[in-house]
Amino acid sequence: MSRTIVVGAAQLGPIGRHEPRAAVVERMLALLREASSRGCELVVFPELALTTFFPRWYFMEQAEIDVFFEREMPGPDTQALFDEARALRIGFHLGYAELTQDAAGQRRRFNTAIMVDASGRLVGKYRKVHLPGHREPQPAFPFQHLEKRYFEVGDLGLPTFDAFGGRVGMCICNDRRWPETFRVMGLQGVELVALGYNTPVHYPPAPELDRLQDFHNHLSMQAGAYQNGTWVVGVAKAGCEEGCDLIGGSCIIAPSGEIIARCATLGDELISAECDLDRCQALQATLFNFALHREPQHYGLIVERKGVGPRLESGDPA
Ligand code: ING
Repeated sequence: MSRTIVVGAAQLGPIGRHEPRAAVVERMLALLREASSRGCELVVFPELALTTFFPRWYFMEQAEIDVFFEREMPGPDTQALFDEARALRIGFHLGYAELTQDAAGQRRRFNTAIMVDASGRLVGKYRKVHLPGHREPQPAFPFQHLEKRYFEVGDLGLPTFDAFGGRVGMCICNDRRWPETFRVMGLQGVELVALGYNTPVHYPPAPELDRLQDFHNHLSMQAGAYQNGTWVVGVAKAGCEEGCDLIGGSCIIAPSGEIIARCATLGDELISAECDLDRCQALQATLFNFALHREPQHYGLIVERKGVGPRLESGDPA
């Protein structure tokens, strides 16, 4: 009996700065119903899917920033999504800005994603570890990327969860560019990674890379899939959002690294595919049988160093 899940990637087009969450949820419900008509069991929504990508602006007041955060999940505007998904018996992944309080009553802010199963049970939560961009506003840039200012580094690690008949994991946007992200989940035997992204076409620190954004997007996710023998479902918030062009390219990638479905527009668009989790074994049991082939005694620098340091002396006295 194959462990096949029908998975939907629900790409969202632009969300306006003042677009009410209820309107965005209506767009998401339409994609959810389309997914149900295709027999989807899991639907992946983008990063920060409920609002515009607000880190593109510099806000002085915390109150202006906090309007983009969710204080509860589900909350008044998202309950309808949870209710419809449960009624349709579809699990989903949702990215959102999380405002929470820790045990000491301290306010904490994270770029968060959750996975909910077909019965409406919260399967797992992930908080974005790799925060790109800058902490201080860059006046010379046409737009900001202030995730380091608005979010804390995730404090939940890179866990995986047993759901949908297999082992699933999550990461968010910039996380996909760091091979450590997929490898830490790969070392847990992950079989499907769900991730959302908001990726501007223009990258002010290195505009020469702009023309390669779509290539780098798929390169990162395909490498993560192939090198860990896992399915990857990458879902964009796409299109020209408040004057900022965001890439699309949402796709479903097989453990072989092949893109088997991809969006063709920059708007709200659902793609779906049958993901046979048993296909992971063709890689995980052979080429990337970690227990057989990895040599961690040589990988120390990966954990010991944050940045580049002096070169290693060769062990060979020659
Ligand atoms: N966005 C971008 C990403 O990593 C970025 C940031 C854009 C990095 C372009 C490099 C080049 O896809 C988020 N939200 O992480």
